[in-house]
Amino acid sequence: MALTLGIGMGYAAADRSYMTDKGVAVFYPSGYDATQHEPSPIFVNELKSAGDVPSEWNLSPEFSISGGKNVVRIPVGKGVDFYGNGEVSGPLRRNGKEVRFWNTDAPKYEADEGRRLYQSHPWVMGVRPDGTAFGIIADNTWKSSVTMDDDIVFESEGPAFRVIVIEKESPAEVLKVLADLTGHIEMPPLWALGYQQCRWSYFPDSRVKEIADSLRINKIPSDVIWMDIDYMDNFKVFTFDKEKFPDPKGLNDYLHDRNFKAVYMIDPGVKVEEGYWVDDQGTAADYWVKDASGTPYVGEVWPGPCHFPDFTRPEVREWWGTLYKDYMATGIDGVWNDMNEPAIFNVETSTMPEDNRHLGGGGLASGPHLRYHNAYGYNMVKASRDGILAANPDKRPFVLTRSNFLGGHRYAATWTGDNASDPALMKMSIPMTINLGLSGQPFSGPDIGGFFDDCTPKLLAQWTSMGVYFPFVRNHSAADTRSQEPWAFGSETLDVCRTAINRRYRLLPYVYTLFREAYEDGMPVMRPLFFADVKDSSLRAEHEAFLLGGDLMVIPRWAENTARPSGEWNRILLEDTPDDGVQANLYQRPGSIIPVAELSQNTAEYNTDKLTLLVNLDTEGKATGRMYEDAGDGFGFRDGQYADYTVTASADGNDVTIRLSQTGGNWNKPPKSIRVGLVTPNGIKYTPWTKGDVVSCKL
Ligand code: MIG
Repeated sequence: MALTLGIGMGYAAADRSYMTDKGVAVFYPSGYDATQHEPSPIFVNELKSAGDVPSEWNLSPEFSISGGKNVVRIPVGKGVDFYGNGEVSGPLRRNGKEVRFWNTDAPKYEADEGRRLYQSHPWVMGVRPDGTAFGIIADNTWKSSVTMDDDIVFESEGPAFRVIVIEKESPAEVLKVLADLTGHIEMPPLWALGYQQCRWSYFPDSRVKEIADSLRINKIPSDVIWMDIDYMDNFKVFTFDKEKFPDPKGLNDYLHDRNFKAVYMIDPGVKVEEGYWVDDQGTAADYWVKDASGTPYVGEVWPGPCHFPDFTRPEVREWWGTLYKDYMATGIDGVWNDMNEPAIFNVETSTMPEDNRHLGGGGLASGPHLRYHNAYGYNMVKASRDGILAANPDKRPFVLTRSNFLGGHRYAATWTGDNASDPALMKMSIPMTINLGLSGQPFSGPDIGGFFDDCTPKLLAQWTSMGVYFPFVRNHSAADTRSQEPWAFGSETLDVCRTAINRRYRLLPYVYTLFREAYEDGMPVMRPLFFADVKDSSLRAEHEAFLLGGDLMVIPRWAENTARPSGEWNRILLEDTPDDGVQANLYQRPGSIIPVAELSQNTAEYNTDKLTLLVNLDTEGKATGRMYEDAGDGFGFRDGQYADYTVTASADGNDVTIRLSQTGGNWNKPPKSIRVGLVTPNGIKYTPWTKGDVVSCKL
């Protein structure tokens, strides 16, 4: 074999490469067979050449076959910090780690010592000491893995695959290109950013109502109640248990009357049962995944023996989507897709055999489960989202999924699966959620309080006190664990949780604006601290302190001696939330303005009629901020029904002028009164409330 100079033994340079119009380089191995990989689930549009890769291009993958596996090595040089990798356990900084891409039901993240979780994102972001950054996508759904050291090495059990390289001046620019390639999230409904209460499971329906009432009585601002598997008739999807949930419409009306939304679980496994319409329809149309011999595969899950829809097929996705029509018509607001790795009981692999057959279609070749396993959840949530949108075309769909694949943020938000009530897993939820954000998925969070095992008052208080600054905020716990609602541990814990959740609701103008940013340019909602100063090497591994957006630093109270960005990040206390010694400490970036609302008990009541602008001037006496608002649901914002405000502050001597001006959208609902909170090292100085859009005050 002829070796190109500089390429390692046994490795070959790309057979072919090009630059796309997005300025990313694509490298193909020799023997590349497009039918084994395309159309790719990762990209919104198929990649196309717009010219040659420039000769000075730095990062060039090398291809090889070793031990029967297709291997790609990308030499990146010393001193690079690695991030991303999608949903991963362990630290924020990924150097020295291995990740296995084989979606797995991974209770407590223990499968393969944490190397394998519910989702796969064959994606690595590298940040160099000077702050320049790159991103590598292995466009491959087959069972594979990656390691990151001086080289990034992908190994796959499938055919040779192409590699996409993004090179940019900063991590933020890399993420923007990632979003351009893999898609931007849709705007979530505002209610999905509120506090959510879940449990496996609240039943019967009277218990669900009791939970809703308790949230209101205890003045816990909240928006969503979740229905886990026990609402179904014998775990049959799209059915309701006749005794426990005799009147789903009545239950959902009850919740809606109290300004709650209702999210219900749908799993992929369809109970094998003659006379059960979902199974009958799928069998009649021959929609199931097949085993190697071509008969419908049967695997056991909650309902017992189940069939599994072959979501690689467009007609199956469409059929699955139609099942949501009558279901959503009962007043269901959102859908929770679980067990979609797919998880199978009573088999050693905990999933279906690798030689099961998927039919594909719509340009996608048929292929073994080894190829389509990692995209199973992805294709399911794609079907779910489309079906939900068709059922309620004027509402923004909300789907939460356990399994997914790189690019699947287009269809569903995610939670980090089955953690436990363990302080170590609480701490780990920070880097997990950040790395998902650095992998294109801005909308995620852990089970607050922990899923397995009994929570404790201290842990629930600590976890809620930082969890409210995550993109997705849901308290959830497993069957047979002790109750874990905010009031379940007495009044002291309740007070701490309430204060934390109050803060979430007061920060909603800021949080919603961050989701708008994610929608616009792929910026994560929750960000690593090093985004505050990408050249500061002391921040690169920090994963106890984190950023919510660009302007708010969160340091959990239990975190000791975290790294800190330079500059005058001043501590902010929201004045009606007295310090209880448990709340996370919040610090505002110098030069920023954060919009804060009055307290509301749910997003239906939420408004910005009285708006507080927290202003932390920089050393030049300037600050800027943004607030984005729209109806919070529906798609009117696409036709200009929104308001985008720019806020500026500047000091002239001791006189500070703060101006709120609408700079986008034709929604005409300005705040009725505003005030400014000048953030100083000694606390916040508030001006009186004023009408109009200019506030003047003294330093
Ligand atoms: O086998 O539906 O991760 O959140 O409560 C367990 C019951 C199935 C796993 C999910 C969890 C959910 C549980 N499910």
